[in-house]
Formats: sequence, C-alpha cells, structure tokens
Amino acid sequence: MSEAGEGGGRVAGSPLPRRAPWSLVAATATLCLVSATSVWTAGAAPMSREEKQKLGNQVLEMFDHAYGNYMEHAYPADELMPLTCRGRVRGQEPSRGDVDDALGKFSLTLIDSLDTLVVLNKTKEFEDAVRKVLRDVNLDNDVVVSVFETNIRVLGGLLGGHSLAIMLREKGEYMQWYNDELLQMAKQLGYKLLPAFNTTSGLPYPRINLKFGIRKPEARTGTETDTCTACAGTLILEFAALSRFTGATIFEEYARKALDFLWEKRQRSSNLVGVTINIHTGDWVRKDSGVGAGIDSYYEYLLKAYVLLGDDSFLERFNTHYDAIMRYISQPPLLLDVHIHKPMLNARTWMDALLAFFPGLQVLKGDIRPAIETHEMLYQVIKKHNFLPEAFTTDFRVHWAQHPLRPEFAESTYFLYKATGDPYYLEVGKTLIENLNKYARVPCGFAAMKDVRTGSHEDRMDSFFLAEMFKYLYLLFADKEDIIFDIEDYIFTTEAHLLPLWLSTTNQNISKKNTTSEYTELDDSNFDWTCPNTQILFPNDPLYAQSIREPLKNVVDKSCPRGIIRVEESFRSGAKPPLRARDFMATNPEHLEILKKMGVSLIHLKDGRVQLVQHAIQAASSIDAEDGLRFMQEMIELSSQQQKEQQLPPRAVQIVSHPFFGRVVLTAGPAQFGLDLSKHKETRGFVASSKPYNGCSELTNPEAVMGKIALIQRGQCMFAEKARNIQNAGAIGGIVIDDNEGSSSDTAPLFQMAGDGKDTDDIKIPMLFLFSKEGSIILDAIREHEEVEVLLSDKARDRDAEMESEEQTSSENDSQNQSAEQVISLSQTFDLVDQESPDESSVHSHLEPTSPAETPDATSISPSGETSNPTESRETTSLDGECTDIDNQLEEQSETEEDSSPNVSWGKKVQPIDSILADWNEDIEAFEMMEKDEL
Ligand code: DMJ
Repeated sequence: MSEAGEGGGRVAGSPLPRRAPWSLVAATATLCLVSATSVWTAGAAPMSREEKQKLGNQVLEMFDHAYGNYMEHAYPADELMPLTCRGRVRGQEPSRGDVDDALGKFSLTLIDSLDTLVVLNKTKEFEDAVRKVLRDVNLDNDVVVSVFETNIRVLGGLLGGHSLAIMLREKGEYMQWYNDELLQMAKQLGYKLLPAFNTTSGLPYPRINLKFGIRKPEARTGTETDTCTACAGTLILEFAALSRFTGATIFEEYARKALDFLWEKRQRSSNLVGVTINIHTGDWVRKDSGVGAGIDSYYEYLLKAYVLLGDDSFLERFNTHYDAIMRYISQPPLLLDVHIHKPMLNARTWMDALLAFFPGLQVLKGDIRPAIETHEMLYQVIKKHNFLPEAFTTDFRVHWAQHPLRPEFAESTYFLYKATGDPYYLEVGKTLIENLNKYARVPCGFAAMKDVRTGSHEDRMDSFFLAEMFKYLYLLFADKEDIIFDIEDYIFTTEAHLLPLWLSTTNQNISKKNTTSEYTELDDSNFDWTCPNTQILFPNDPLYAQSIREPLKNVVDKSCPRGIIRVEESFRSGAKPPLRARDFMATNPEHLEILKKMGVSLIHLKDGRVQLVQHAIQAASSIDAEDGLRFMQEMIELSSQQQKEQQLPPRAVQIVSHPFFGRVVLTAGPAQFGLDLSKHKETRGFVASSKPYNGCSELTNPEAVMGKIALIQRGQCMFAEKARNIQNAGAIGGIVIDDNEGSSSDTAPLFQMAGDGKDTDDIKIPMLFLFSKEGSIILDAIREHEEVEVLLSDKARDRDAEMESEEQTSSENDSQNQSAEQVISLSQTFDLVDQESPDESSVHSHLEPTSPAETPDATSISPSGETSNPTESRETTSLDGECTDIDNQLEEQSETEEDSSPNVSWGKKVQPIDSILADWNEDIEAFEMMEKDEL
C-alpha cells in the first residue's frame, strides 16, 4: 500500500503533514489500492483497457446528454424537468414538499456540476460554467431553503469549483483570469447560512431564508423545533474548508459546535444517535437509528473530518459509533434500524436506498468484508428491479418504489473497486450504465424512476445526479492518466465535491474548546489508528472479494426476513418463543392471555373492529413489556404490509409511437375492474378521444374509438360506466384523464378506480387512470402527431425492442347509471388478516387510532402505522443479540422459492449509439415543438 508507506502506517496525532500521509481520502481507498489489477487471477474476467475507455466515453456522452439538456432547456432554473423539457422553477410548479427546499433559485444544477466538469476532463466547459455562475447566480433570493442541502450542494459546489479552479490556474493553461470569485461567493453564502445556528444548542435550524435569514416575519422560517442528525452533522467539511480557504474561523467553529452537541447527546449506553433531534432541548425526537436516511452523512463527516482536519477526536467519535453500528445495526449483509435505547430491537423491517453509501465509507474505514457483503446484497436488489428502490424490505420486496437516480451505490462500487481491484466491480458499473440508458434516459435528459416495478418516470432530474453519479462512474473506469489532476490529493464531500487535503495544514487556529474533553474515558486500544494495509486485508488471496460474495450470491432470491431470524434466535434459550404478530388470532384464549402478560389490551369496538393498546407498566415483567413492544411493532409492520398487498400496484402507460418510441412512461392508476394487466399481456393501440369526452353516455363517435384506446375525462359518472360506454363503442382499452387541472402523480397519491359496487365482470377491457399532467402529455402528443400509439401494461417494456401489436379482446357490454364515482385511496384500507389461515373467518380484525390523550402511557397502533412510545421510563432489557449466520439460513431455503418480481422479458436488442442519437435528435425537436405549445 503505497500511501501507508509514505506516511508511516500509524495515523495518530495532528496536524497531518502537508500532504496527508494516507491520502485514501478522495480515492478513499488509496489504502486498499494495493494492486488493483494485479490481484486478479480468476472470478470476474479482467476488463481490457479498451473496454474501460469505451465505458468511460459512454459516461461522458451520458453526462453531455444530461448537462447539455439542462443548460439548453432549464438553465438558469435550478433543475431540469426531463419529461417536459423545461426548468423547474420553485413556485411555478406544484410544491413537492421538503424536496423543493433544495431549490433556491441559484442555478443549483450548474453549481453542483462544476467540479464534475473538471473530473470528466471538460476544462473548457468548466471555464464557461464558472463564468456563468459569476455572471448569473444570485444568492440573495427571498426563498426558504434547506441549510443541509444548500451546504452540501451549493456551498460544496462552489468550494469544489474553487478547489479545481485554483488547481487549473496553477497548472498555467486554464482559468488564468480566475481571482477566487467562487470562493467569495462561497463566503457570502456561508454568512447567509450562519443565522441558522442561532440556537442555544448550536444545532442549526433546518431552513433559512436566503434574503431575510430566520425568525423575522418576512423570513417565513425559524419556528421549527426539530432537525435531522445528518442535517446538523453534515457541515464540517464545507465549513472548515471555507474557514481554511478564507481565514474566517467562524464557520469551522459553528460546525464543530454542532458536532460536539450531537456527540454529547448520543445515547450513552448504545453509543447510537437517533434520526431527529430537538434543536432547542437536544432531546431525541425520533429514537430509531440506522445508517441511512436522516443520519448517513453524520457518520461520513466524522471520519472524513478526521482525514481532512487531522483532529483525533473525530476519529475517536467515528470509531465509537462504528463499533455500535457493527454491534447493533449491521446484520450482514443487512443494515437494519434499531432503537437507540433498545438497540437489540429492530425498529423496522425495511432498508432505505441512502444506506448504499455505507459500503464506500467502510472501505475508507478499512472494513472491507461487510462492505463487500452489503454491496453484493444491494446489487442483487438492483438486478431484480433495475434500480435500487427508495426502500425495500428485509426479504427484498419493494417498500417504496421510487428511484431518483441516486448515486450512492455507484459511489460504493467505485470505492470497492479501488479497494479490491476486482473487475467484478467494473461489470457492476457497466450494468449501472446500461440500466440508466435503457430505463431512465429520455430525449431531454435522464428521468427519475417513479416506480421501479413499472418503469414509469417522474419529471425530475436531481442535481446530485450530475454532481455524483457521473463522477463516480467516470472514475471507476478511468486510469490515472485519464484525469488531469491527482484525485488522491482531494477528499470527496457527501455530494462528491472535491476539497484539497492540503487544507489540513492551513489556517488551523480554530478554537477546539469542546472537542477533546471527554475522550480520555474511552479505551484507546479499541481504536484502529492505522491505515488498513491491503496486504493484511487480502493476505495472498486475490480472490478475497469473490470468496466473500460467493455465499451471498442468491441472498435476494432466496431470503427469509432477517428481523424474524433475529428475534427467534434471541429466545432460543429454551423459553417459549414470544407470540408473533403474524400468528396472532383474536379468538385464541391462549393468545389473549399472552397479550395480557405483555401489557397489551384488546378492545372490541362496536363496529366489530378491535383495537390494540399497550400499557408497558401493566406488563408482567420488563421482559414481557419488551415482548409487548415488539409485538406492537410487528403488528404495525404487518398491517401496513397487508394494506399494501391489498392494493393494486400502479400501472404504466408507455407512448410507443414516433417520436417517443417507448421512452416516455407515465405512471397510471389501475382499476378494480376490467382486464387485469398484471395477469394478461399488455394492451397496445392508438388513442382516440371519446365523445362526449366524459364518456358518461353512449359515444357519438364509435367509429373513432373502434379498435382504439379511448381517452375519457374523469367526472360526472362512475368509472365503470365510462368503461362500459367505450367498450360498447368498440374501444380496446380506456384511459381516464383527471379533470382536476394541474394534478400530477408527482404530487398526488395515486389511487385505484373502484367499480360501481355491482358486478363488473362484464367489463373486459383494461382501464387506467392518469392525472392531468401526465394525461396532457398524451393529449399534446395527439395535437402534434395525430397518431399516437400507447402500451398499457403493468411494467414498461423495452423501449428499443420492436413492439408487436397485440390482439386485443373486446367484448360485450352492459351499462348502469350511477350518480357519482367511487375512489378507493391506495392508503386507506387497514385490515388485519390472519396470514396463516386465510380461510378462517374468525380473524379478520381491524385497528383504529387511539387518542393519545386517553392513553398517555400507552403504545398504540394507528392506521398510519405511527407509534407513540411510552417506554422511556420502563426498565430496558437486553435481548440476546447474536445473529444467526445468514449463509446457513439461506442454504436451508427451498430451491423452489419464487422470485416475486413481475416476470417481464426485456428485449436484448442493441441499437448503435449513432442511431440512438439520431432518434433522440428527432425526439428533442418534437419536445421543443411541444414545449412551444406550453406542454
Ligand atoms: C446527495 O445529495 C448526498 O449524497 C446526500 O448526502 C444524500 N444523498 C443525496 C443523493 O442521494
């Protein structure tokens, strides 16, 4: 390991020398770079230099497509809307809630892309982009933004841009005119963020008004009480860099103070932190703890702050937390949230996509084995769904189906490749590239996936896609000589912005009041101080990574819920296993007795439903109380799972005719009647508007809709009635378009169209629902191209394959008049059904919310699945936390277990890039035309 040799293996003490001795940092895994190519002997075949270059060029072309479309169609807006090919301007689009807090009318995507341009060797474009930022960007807008997002994306983007601008200036060819203007902007922005820290705790408010700051009436922000741990703990790299670049120490001091406070507030027995914290009192608001959403980059910044700033206290804190993570949260290959006070108890049975960065961080830490394991598990989830869904269960089913083109998995793939040199990771990167091109690429950029199961899109391309995804993918395939500077002289921020390691020895006169007081109590011998040596990591075994992956190779397809294994195991001591929610029968006296022991009461409501409430203090013992809490949590999970299973999954409307060629996929709501698209082949046909457009009476234009898919407007009669009318006119399918102007599946929950309460077996054609925005894409396409052909299906089909026409069924009809539509919200049903004995009539129970006022000390289940947790005062009991070896468990799984993902055969036809580009140029023209029509 070259760098360990340079600086001596031990990395204790500060300050770091001018060039950090172990610049594993940016490359992260310089430490493990050992012999990236020489270690290979078998396993994945090595990739030739030509192929790597080809893939690198493909990444460049993809970046051009994303960045070019942003600059052409969206700039100076913050982000590109790739489906409608225009800029997303805050206030001009329906609010998407918190996610819009990243948008500050400061050309976010341009700033976030600055240093990517240099990494991708686009120096000329970088020079141009910097000029545009200096000329056009205003940081003084009257807009409320997220402090966290503004810090990592905008402050980080400006600092990354500055770091590489001065590197280029020093090289003497480019940026000779540059006079630290980006840094001046960064400083201006830094001062704008500082009022957010005006709390007694030193934790920042989550939002700030760029123009008016906080708490003034015109600021419209400053009343918040909570923030997420990552939001308060992901500032130190940017703030310290700003201080060290400028000499203004205040930024680093504020960021340190926030970190110090979080450290003080860690749960002292588990050494874990919760997801959200009260910024005034420091109380944990959400006491669940994981490595994903809400916490992720807090851990990342502790380790990287040590690397960048050379301050031992950060490493001590990181190691303490890491030890706790590996003890409680890590259940290889899974990473499962637990409670900070009861860390042996899983807090949920699903994982979120943000945790995919963690293997990369483990590489930086030097803990390669679990990194390989988790990464492999994630890759299998990706292979199943093409992308990592926002959340997935411990048995690898989709929990939240979106995927906003997040870069975390690519990040970990890059670092693992650097660490192991295993060409397997190059193949993984190749798959990521293929999937992005195949499923996310649209004529005007790359569109986030609305639903990985259907392949439908969202009109969204987040700035992190350019800041991070292309950097990591490009670096994965690049050799040293492909990059115009030494990447190992830099550290990556959480948004993949590059900060130079030489900052570690610059302007160090920051007060570190709080940072070392407490560490003497920690056992120094527990900490890894040395840069992991790859000779030790891979002792004479070039197939190390492969040998770790091998036992996991079918982990996703043959899985059993890990959380369950753990609980069962914890009671293996001979005592009777606790009652599981899935086994519970409300009519079983023995079960009722167990509930009583656990402090859970069952209340029979007048309408036949039952309500469960736990009073921890009424439990027979603290262990029973613990069981009761677990039972309630399982019940919540089970209920929401069943609720989901009762829902029909969303469907896709894919426009297949010229110039769309299947590349635009719209999210559609299913119907509870008519042809079930998940069981039958898709329905394909040209679309025609029905007359009357509401479809509430016999159609006056049957010749126009005959053999076609009829478009009908929502409203004025039942969905089923519309279906019957178009079916009578000979339509082969129907799309109901919302009459509520501006509605969109981006902002409104999708629902399924209910029948009319009577027998709807006579409706044979498939019916789908589109919100108005998605519907208008089809209506505008008809205006533009007249002949528009669509495919109605459960999952979008391969856009490059020939799309064969399908024979459709049309059928006899019947109609009934009703006065209103019925809509069943996808999130309303809350039935609790015994899974073990679905045919037994006795166990169909329902749950209802409990008024917190009535049960101040109770944990109750509410339909939203939220719990009020009363057990703070209760004695906590540790369960046996040993984990069963998942490999053994998996081997015991039946070979015949089925993959639950829809069985869709995606075409394998490869289209040459030139022809794709030609198609896209046509598409772009078409989109431009549509834009003129104010699509
Ligand atoms: C990025 O903005 C950063 O990586 C952040 O830390 C969390 N994740 C998003 C992208 O997914």
